[in-house]
Amino acid sequence: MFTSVERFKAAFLEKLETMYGKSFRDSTARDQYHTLGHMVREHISSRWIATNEKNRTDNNKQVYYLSIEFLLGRLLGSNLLNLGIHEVCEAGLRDLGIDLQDLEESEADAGLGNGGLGRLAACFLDSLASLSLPGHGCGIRYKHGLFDQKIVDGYQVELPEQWLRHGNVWEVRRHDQAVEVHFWGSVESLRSGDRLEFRHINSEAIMAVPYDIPVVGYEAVAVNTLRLWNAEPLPFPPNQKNVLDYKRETEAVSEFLYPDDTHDEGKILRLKQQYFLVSASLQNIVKQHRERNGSLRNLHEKIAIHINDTHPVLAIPELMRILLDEEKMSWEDAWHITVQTISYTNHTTLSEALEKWPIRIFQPLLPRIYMIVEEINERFCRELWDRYTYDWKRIEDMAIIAHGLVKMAHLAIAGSHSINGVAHIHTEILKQREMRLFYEFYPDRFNNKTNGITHRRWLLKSNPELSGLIADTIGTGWIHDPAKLQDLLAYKGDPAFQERFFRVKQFRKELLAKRIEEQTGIRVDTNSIFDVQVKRLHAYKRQLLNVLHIMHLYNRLKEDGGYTIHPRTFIFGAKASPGYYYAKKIIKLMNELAEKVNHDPQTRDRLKVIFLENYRVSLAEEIFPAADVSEQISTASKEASGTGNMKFMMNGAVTVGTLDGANVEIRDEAGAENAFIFGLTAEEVLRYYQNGGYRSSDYYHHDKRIKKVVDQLVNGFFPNADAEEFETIYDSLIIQNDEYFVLRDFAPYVDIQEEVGRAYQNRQRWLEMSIANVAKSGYFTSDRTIQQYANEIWGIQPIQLYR
Ligand code: 26V
Repeated sequence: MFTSVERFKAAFLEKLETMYGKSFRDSTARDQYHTLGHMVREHISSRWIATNEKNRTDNNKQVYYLSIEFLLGRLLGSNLLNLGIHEVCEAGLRDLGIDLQDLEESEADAGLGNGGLGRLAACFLDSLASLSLPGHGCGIRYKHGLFDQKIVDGYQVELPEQWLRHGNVWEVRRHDQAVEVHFWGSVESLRSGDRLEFRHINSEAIMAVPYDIPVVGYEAVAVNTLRLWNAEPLPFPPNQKNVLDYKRETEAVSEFLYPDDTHDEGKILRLKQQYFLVSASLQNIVKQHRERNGSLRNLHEKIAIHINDTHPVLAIPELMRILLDEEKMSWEDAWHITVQTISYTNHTTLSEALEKWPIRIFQPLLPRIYMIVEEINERFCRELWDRYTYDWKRIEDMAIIAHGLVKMAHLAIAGSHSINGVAHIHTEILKQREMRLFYEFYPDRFNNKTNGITHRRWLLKSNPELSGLIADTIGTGWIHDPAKLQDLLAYKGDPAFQERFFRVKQFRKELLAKRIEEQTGIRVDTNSIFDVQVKRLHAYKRQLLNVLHIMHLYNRLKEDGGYTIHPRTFIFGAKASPGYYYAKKIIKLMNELAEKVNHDPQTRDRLKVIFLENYRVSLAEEIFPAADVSEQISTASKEASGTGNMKFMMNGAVTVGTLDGANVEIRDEAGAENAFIFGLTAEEVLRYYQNGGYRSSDYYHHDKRIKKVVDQLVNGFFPNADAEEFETIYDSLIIQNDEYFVLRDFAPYVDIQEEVGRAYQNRQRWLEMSIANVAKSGYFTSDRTIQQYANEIWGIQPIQLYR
């Protein structure tokens, strides 16, 4: 049906009529989107079946990527691209008077994640499939993804997201593969010969029903699976349970991504979600393995289970439970198989983000799992004792259970054969600091896997103009092997190429300018520098440093009539976690600054501030191609990797950044002359934390520029904000001694930004920098990352499947 434009048109019209019982004339864009979506899914299905069949018969090793987040964004466009049917659909629809892009835009983003960690999982699925590697995702089918953000009076307002409202064409419900997940109750022990056996009794069971989404690789024959679990009540509620309560409590498990966990009730729900994901996935994986192999003795030879951060770490005790209680294995055998099967990625060193569960919550909810964790802890501590006898402090610091808490990262390390960080510097910090004791104990388990992004979505699909230019210049080899983007280096000084490259960027800036005007009513100058910071809002990412710098620029323009700068448009996009008060204040500050700066006749030609609401994957795809400057200004040592930094680079934006996370490798790849690096290094920051010696008030008192902008937070400078509005921010900088070194890095940041402005005015030099960034971005493809995971951690091979 996709073999020619004519065949496509006929099939499309017929499908639309049979699906909706109406004629093409009466159909809406949404009807048309669903029609095309169904056609594509049908097209995929034979390969999907063939892949599953082949996996079954070959019985090769498979990897399962367990993640509480998958930030897929929209799927139509990338599926069309990966299947190689984009052109035929576009042409056929054009004949029918339909713009394919409009249909693509009627698809809701699958926003089942907060940020980098979830998007990384989505990029990894794309790479696994594109490399024909047998790897599948396991997640939760949240009814509501990350909230929709509206800005009202400058404040963030959160609305429940509704991606499933109009159905989801990509998913297939597989009721036949539903499993039960058990909570609460108690554990009964029975003697059986010389073996003590355990039974989880009086539990409350709910049903996990899988919804499968096909994952299509680029020009690949194989189709992998993303399995999302939906929580549903069993037909008969457990004993004595009110039917309606039971239904409500059950459905809550897959209702929201990250429910508010500031209270115990939210905490319980969160832990329930984690066990729900893990238990359903493992039961399913184990069942399939049994069918193929008859026993679980060789599980670790056929299955790799990867846990994305600690959220799915209960996979370790859950697998132990299955091997001990169901398979009746000895502890030693079960433990060996478990450790050899599981691997773990750490995504943050921030202590407030490392999960620790109070026993009082954990034990009653998951009594058998808790028992197993206790036993793991006891045996682990005994091993520590053998090695570090009488070193009580060390053992206490490394224990899995201590002070009434279960430390999930410690469990992950003890129960995995591989532990990796996500950028070189992050892995070093884990080894030398945060996880030093564990690294000393298990030196061979630790390794680095620098993150990557799928160049198919983030260049080929989202920036067809640049992709086209690259293909015209060096051919299309880079699509399969992005390292070949390097061939562009030969053209970086070529004026004709530079000119075309410049025009592509201008074109994308104009598109973004249109979107900005639509959303904010503000017209921006596309000859200005598009200076962009888009990412979750967090103090360590230092959106505040960017804001203070803009305030400073504004002050200078006001004070000094002779001060000239290249016009700049500062663009922000960020969601603040609903309970994160400080982050929400920063959003208000950004919006007040925009209000102030954009309307001042003295500055508005040279300075614009734009806050784009509801930052999400589909909006990101419009932003990266239009950026000139990429803001990666986290306090050094805090950003594990960053992946937005890579998306900017691949689209030719030049990085202004600290030596943090993957910025370090971006600078190494692009060359120091093609990035603007400033500020404290990670070592300096960590030394300050260790030895003290930083006084933010010194910077406040000794730098007039700093004093001025900090005072402006509280002195009525913002006409629409009360005097107290930004007090918290002021206090964080002055009273609480500026934990993230904003004031310390202010002057170096101002200096480097001045350099950026000057550099931009030398168009040729700027284009060379920009082109060099694209040319050296190939390293950051997630294909490279996934190949490393496949070779060095999972031990999986491509599927041999032919058309
Ligand atoms: C989450 C939270 C939740 C609210 C309280 C503070 C806080 C701090 C950090 C986090 C991050 C959790 C893990 C995470 O998303 N890490 C991100 O993973 C990306 C993919 O590896 C990586 O590029 C980012 O640098 C890292 O922040």
